[in-house]
Amino acid sequence: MTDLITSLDLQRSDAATANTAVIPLARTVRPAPGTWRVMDGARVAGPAALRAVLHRFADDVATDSGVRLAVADDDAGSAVDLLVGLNPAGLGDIPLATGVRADGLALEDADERYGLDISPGGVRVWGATPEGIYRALTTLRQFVTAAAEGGVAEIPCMRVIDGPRFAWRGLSVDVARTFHDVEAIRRVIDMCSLYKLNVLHLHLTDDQGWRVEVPSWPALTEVGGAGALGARPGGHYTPADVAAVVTYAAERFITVVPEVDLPGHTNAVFAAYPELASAPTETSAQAEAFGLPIGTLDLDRGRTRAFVRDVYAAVAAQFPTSAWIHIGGDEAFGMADDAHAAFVDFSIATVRGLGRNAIGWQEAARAQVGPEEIIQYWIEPKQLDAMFEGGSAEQLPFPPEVMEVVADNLRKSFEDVPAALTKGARILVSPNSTLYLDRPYAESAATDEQETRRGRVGLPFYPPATLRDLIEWDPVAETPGIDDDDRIAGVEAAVWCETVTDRDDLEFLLLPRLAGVAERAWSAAPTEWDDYVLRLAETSRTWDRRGWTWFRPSSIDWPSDR
Ligand code: TNX
Repeated sequence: MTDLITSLDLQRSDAATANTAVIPLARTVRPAPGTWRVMDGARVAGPAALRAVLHRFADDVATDSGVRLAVADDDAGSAVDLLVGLNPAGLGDIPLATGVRADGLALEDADERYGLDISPGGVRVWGATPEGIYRALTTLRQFVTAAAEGGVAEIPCMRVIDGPRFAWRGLSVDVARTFHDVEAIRRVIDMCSLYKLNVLHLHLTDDQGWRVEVPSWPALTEVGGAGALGARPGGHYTPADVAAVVTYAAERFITVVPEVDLPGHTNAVFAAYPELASAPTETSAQAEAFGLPIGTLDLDRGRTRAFVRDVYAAVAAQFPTSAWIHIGGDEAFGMADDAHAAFVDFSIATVRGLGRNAIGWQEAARAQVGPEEIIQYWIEPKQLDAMFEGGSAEQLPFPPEVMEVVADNLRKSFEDVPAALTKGARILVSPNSTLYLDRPYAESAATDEQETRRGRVGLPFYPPATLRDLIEWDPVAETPGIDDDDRIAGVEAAVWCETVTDRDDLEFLLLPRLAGVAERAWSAAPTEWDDYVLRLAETSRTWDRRGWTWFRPSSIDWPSDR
């Protein structure tokens, strides 16, 4: 027993040292003697099927580290420094990911596991699929970036065998409250790719804006997309914009999952097509005055059913790589339970009719969901207890009538995840207190500019959270009703943009937290904070190289401060 503990401890500390430059933490790392020296002109080779992946790798390494690799246009040739091949050898020693793939592939057909052998004479990279190879090269890119100086990097030798814990590792971005253009989204995709996240969920519609074209309902974007929250500029993605984003993501093995949030959060729809709106009530008028638009679509009103069908058909056509369409379903404040359930049932049937599967926010579990659906968990019972018992609900800026409809939804939310599990649906884990990135940072920063932004960005009624809170959280252990990885589809963070006014604010909320999200979604072993913080400091070199805006707690020893 004692021997066993000692050897486990040893393995862990070896792994921690060798892993210094990688986030998410790799599954197994065996240090080996010596170092590998890589510099400008180092030759990279692999089969034709991997050539595009190799060129992307070389481009990314050049951007992040300044080291310029040369991709050979034949299989091997002589003097190759980095040889890449499709081969599953030795990967069976670690389990395949569990959960659900956003692109609909079976887990066995989308193997992200990889091997990486770094020795003084060169590097060998292998995996069963181009995606696995891409993940391997992402690890290697981080090693090169951490070690590079003046076009040369010297990396400790080791053998890495790695693979993800969960198959769905995502980030949801609210492009409705603030419109983020294609370039901003490309930058977010680059961040996801750096940390091996493989899903970008776009929250395309909300009260304040509609961001995707539906040809038969042109006013959705012309009117509903013209503005954003407050006086922020509006905008929307044309089909060509969407195609550019979907392709850019696919080239990085990321699936873009579209969300059209119905039947609540639909004020942009009502602005465009007032005939779809129900008559305003006293509560909805009051709520509106407090900046919380409430009002829901009514399935039995006029052309609502045609609207739902047309919208999801248009979205499905523009997002061909996603097997899933997110139907929203959250916060249908003031709507009768049966009407909400009927609406969600109709949305699910519509999406299925398009050959896709439906995913919905947890309130959607109140409808007829089953094993074909995913329910996205976001409202935490523990947080609600604290809110109702601690009286912090009263601190929300709403009058009592409005608070009542909000509280009603929150109270029912206790039953959502148990109901979803009973019905056989899978859970996508996005608990508000850890995975909502629009939460103020708790650490302080060294500069006034950072402190000012920290005070402004993140919803003021959320208690601030530390980076450590996130990294010490576990998606299974801390999700009520779940005691096994198999019940969950994966892990997804969300960034909501009420307090995000521009791209810098967005990036400020994403970095450094996104790295921690990725570690919790990929790495099976718990993370030691002291080890993590070293790796986090290393990875900030890439943020600086790429010109990303990031929050820098003064408690961390960042390389750029040295
Ligand atoms: C709840 S999460 C919402 C969003 C807000 C967010 C703020 C969800 C399904 N609904 O409309 O933007 O909280 O964190």
